[in-house]
Amino acid sequence: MHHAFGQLLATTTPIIQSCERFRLLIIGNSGVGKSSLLQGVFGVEGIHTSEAERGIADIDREFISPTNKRFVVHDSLGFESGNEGNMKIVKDFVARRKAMPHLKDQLHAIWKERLPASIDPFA
Ligand SMILES: Nc1nc2c(ncn2[C@@H]2O[C@H](COP(=O)(O)OP(=O)(O)OP(=O)(O)O)[C@@H](O)[C@H]2O)c(=O)[nH]1
Ligand SMILES: [Mg+2]
Repeated sequence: MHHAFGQLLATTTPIIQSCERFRLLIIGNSGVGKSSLLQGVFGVEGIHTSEAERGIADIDREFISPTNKRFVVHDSLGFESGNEGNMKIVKDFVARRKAMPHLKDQLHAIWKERLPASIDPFA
C-alpha cells in the first residue's frame, strides 16, 4: 500500500477518456426561450434570439460553452402546432447521431421545454 497522490486518478478521468464530449440538444415550442437559455445559462454566444421573429437554428451547428469546452449544445427551431417539419428535423438528427461510431459524437441528453399539445407526451 504505497499510494502516492500523484498516482490517484480523478473519478472523471476514465469517463473523459472514453467520452471527451458531453452533447446536449434543446427542443421545445417556438419562442419559449430555448436560445436565450443556452445563451444565459451556458454562456454560449452567437445564438440567435428574438421575440419578433422565429429563431434561426441549424441543428447541426455545435455551440461550445466557453466555461467548459467539453460541453457541446445543439439548438433547434421551435415546434409550432400544425407544423411537423421541425419534428422531422429533430428525429432525423437524433437518428443520425445515434448511428455515429464515436461516443463523443452521440447525443447524451435532450433538454425539453414545453411541447405543443399535439405531440406532448404529458398532455
Ligand atoms: N420574460 C422572459 N422572457 C424570456 C425568457 N427567455 C426568453 N425570453 C424572451 O423570449 C423571446 C424568445 O426567446 P428565444 O430564446 O429566441 O426563444 P426560442 O425558444 O429560441 O424561439 P425559436 O427559436 O423561435 O423557437 C426573446 O425576446 C427573449 O428575450 C424568460 O425566461 N423570461
Ligand atoms: Mg431559438
